[in-house]
Amino acid sequence: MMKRQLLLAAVALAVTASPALAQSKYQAEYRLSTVVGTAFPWGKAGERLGDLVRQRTNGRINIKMYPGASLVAGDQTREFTAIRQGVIDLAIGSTINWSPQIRQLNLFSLPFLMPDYDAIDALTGGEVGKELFRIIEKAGVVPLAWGENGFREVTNSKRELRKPADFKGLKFRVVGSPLFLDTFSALGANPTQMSWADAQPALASGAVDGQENPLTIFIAVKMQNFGQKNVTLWSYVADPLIFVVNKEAWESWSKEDQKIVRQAAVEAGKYCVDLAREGLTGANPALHKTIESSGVKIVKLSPAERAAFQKATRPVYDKWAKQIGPDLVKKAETSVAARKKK
Ligand code: X2X
Repeated sequence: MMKRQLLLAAVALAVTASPALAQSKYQAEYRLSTVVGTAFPWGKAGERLGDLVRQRTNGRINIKMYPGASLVAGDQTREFTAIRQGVIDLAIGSTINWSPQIRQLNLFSLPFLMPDYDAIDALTGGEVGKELFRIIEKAGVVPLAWGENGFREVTNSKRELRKPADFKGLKFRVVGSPLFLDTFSALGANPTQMSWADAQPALASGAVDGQENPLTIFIAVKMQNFGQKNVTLWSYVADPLIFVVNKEAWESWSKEDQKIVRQAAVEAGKYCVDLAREGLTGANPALHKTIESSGVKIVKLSPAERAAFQKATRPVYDKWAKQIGPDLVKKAETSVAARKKK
């Protein structure tokens, strides 16, 4: 009898004590990594995520932003590893920057796979998106939601780029997946891989002639001031962003808080996609006018001109399709072909 009472008392104590115990495992601050800050849709999404989570958890989960990939000294290609290891608690990362660790994320960098925004949505919102989330989860990181950096347009200080031959000999800064070296080499250019932190001084000093990034990035850093007077709208690739959490941080949170964080990421992701596309859709996109009014020439390709770039980069597509996984690439092509037009 005595024993039983003691046991019950112990159980009661454990039950009442457990929320406090769980609570005490929470960190005072959770570190969120992004490559760019709040002047860009990407950074604004991070800020939104932090605000929503702080409000809805009554401050139990306090997210602090670390833009500039500063938790990995600016080396954005090491971000995914740092999330896995817990140096970073949360991140909103580009598929390009994480593709050195997750080769399947190179999918979005296959030249001319996605002809329009509906194609991006068909991939991230469909079977392909689910499969990529399973792969990330298997790698030990918890995926929450999709966001967007955007269609990447090519810019340079030397000349208008209308056909592959125009790329010959130009020096381009490219991002952290070797696929980009192959694409620009296939066009006869001289690509150099460097981080975003190194890209800006390299453009400013003229060490490189050009670069490729979404126009929201072009505008936020005023790339016309780095001599980038020529923009070609070729929309050859687009990089979605992925919201993730380190697994241990995730598991330390109550079910209720996990739900709040996931929901906040979905909402901040939607906000991110909207911002990334704002002023870039329709017949006369507002951001094109903004850029032109700063003295920049925008080259719009005809379908035939775009097809010439597609043809020139096809060997790169085929080579990388094998590395990404032919089944996943097939699935992506099928989803794009069957996409809903909005
Ligand atoms: O480094 C870039 O070009 C950027 C900011 O777009 C990415 O992080 C992929």
